[in-house]
Amino acid sequence: MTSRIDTISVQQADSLHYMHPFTDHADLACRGARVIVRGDDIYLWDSEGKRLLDGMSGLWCVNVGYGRKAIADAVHAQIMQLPFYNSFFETTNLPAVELAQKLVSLAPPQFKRVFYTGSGSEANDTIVRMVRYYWELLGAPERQVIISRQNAYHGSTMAGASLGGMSEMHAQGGLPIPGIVHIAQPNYIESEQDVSAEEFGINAAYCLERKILELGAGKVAAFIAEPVQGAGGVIIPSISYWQEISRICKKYGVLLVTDEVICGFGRLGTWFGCDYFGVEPDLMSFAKGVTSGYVPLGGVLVSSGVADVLALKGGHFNHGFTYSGHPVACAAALANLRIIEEEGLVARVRTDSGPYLARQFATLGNHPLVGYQDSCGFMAGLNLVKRKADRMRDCVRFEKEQEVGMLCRRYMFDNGMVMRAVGDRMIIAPPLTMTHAQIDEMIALIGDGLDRTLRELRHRGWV
Ligand code: PXG
Repeated sequence: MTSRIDTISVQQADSLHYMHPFTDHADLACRGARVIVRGDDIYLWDSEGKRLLDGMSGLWCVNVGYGRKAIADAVHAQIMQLPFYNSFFETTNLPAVELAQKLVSLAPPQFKRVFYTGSGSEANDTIVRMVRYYWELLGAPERQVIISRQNAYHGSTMAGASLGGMSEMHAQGGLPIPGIVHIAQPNYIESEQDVSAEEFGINAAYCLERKILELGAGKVAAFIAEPVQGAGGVIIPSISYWQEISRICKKYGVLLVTDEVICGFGRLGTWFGCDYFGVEPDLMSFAKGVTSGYVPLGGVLVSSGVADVLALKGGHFNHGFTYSGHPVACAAALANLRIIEEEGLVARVRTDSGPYLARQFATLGNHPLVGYQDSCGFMAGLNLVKRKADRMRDCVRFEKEQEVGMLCRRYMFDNGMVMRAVGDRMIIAPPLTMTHAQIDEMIALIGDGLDRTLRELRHRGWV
């Protein structure tokens, strides 16, 4: 079926007309894009018929894997019943209501309401407007500043990219927008501090307290963070970090926002990342795993503390999207959540497949190129180094310009394994459905990809 596709003409048309996200088009035109034509379970196929094991769940989203007929059927039925209606003018629709009820039942008990968006970026934009409006309603309009973190990823809209801490994104388009500031990320393995991970976590959380005191607590609206940083390179903080962050937010009356776009819906073996770290946020943004990416959907879960102020004092909240509460997207989400529940995927990641993945992934630490590896639920990362040492900070790194991570990513692809490179850290976030045998298969593919990378590096004389 796939062999009939003329890859070169698709690549040419792609290169002429399709502007890809986050892409150097001159570079892509030389290489030609890989054309993905089919997905099933944890595998993808390209237009040349090559099979790839998708270690990234699409882009951190296909939690239930590809080819789920139940989601396709739910989407088909909803399109035939009611493909679209808006939620603006005193109207609602059945899937949006049912999904709101479902999300509230899965979220921690403080969450009572849902605001729908089309993406994670829009969810975080919504949060910026919502928390500032909340403080206005409470008579504290000067509480405007939102504190985020360097190297965070919160999306690519003006507010999303501003909340994010990616300097290359800020460099284009005049970002960040006013009223958003960034503190250091809790990146233990890159730190010079000679302390335990727990102690480091507590020290890292103090950055938040220092920033609040510097700005004045009366100026700070909220703190936003991903429970585990995803796009930044799977940066896994200690429990102590989050416990301390939560204590500091409570002490200064600063709203705590967790961005659950990646960590939500089972990725860490809990329904939400905040459950894993035992903290109680006031707001949570979500997207991706809510529909397993089959149809775009995002949103904000709002605690009763915030929702009640908006509902009772708010009047009109002048914010919303055409596709807020899109019935087809909500139907897809309901079918997806049913699969996650019926197959017990969250508990499986927590008690069985997550610990198994951690054990198997740890064996990659023996590879001569791997200076450090760690994992949390179904997210994992390993650092490529020139010369190993006991601690990551003592390893000899490659030069940034050598782009060894990108090289390794290409070898992984060629070897049938989809993995992301963030600098020289190689990361995975595979579908939550993986069996032990599939985890073994993935680890073998990664090991082989690392061997091929090492051979090339030796050939180039870089190791
Ligand atoms: N928050 C987090 C934590 C994300 O990971 C968004 C918000 C934005 O969601 P939308 O749906 O607007 O894209 C994301 C998105 C990468 C990569 O390179 C990660 C994302 C998007 C694009 C690339 O890992 N995450």
